Amino acid sequence: MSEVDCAPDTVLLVGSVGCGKTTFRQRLAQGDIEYVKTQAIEAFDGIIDTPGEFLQQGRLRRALQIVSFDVDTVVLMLDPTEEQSRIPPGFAGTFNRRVLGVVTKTGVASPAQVGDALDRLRAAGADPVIAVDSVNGDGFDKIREVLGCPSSK
Ligand SMILES: Nc1nc2c(ncn2[C@@H]2O[C@H](COP(=O)(O)OP(=O)(O)O)[C@@H](O)[C@H]2O)c(=O)[nH]1
Ligand SMILES: [Mg+2]
Repeated sequence: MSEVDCAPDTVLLVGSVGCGKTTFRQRLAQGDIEYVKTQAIEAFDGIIDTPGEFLQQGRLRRALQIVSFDVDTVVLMLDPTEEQSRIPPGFAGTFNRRVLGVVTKTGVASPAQVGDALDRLRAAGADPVIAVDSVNGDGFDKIREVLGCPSSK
C-alpha cells in the first residue's frame, strides 16, 4: 500500500487516568507531545481519546462500549508501572470490535513490569498485544502495521 492510499483503522483509546492515552494519540498523529488533561470523550481525525474515569468508574464504562461502535479498533492501554490493573479479565469481550492491547512507558518500566502488563492485557482478551513508548516512539512501527498503515503518514 502506498503512503497516499494509507487508511489506518480508526481507534478508541481506553485505559486508566495517566496510562498514556493522550501521549499515544499525539505520537500516532505525529503531532507535538505535550501534556493535556483529557476532560471529555474527544475525537481527533480517526482517534477517539477518552478520560480514564470512563474505565475506572463502572457506570461510565457503558459509554465506552457505545462509542466503540464508531471505530474499527479499540486500543486497551496499560501502564506497566501501575501496581493495580483496572482492566478486568475478559474485558475486551465486552466490545464488539477488535481489541488491540498496548503496554505504554516501556522506557521507564522494568522488563518484568512490561511482561506482567502484556500478560494482563492478554488475560483481558486483547489480541494482539504490543509494548510501546510514546515519548521515544519505540514500538510504533508495529502499531502502524497492525492499524493498517505501515509507512508513517
Ligand atoms: N516515558 C513515558 N512517559 C509516558 C508515556 N506515555 C505517557 N507518559 C507520561 O505519563 C503521563 C500521563 O500521560 P497521558 O498521555 O496524559 O495519560 P492519559 O491520562 O492516559 O491521557 C504524562 O506525564 C506523560 O508524559 C510513555 O510511553 N513513556
Ligand atoms: Mg488523556
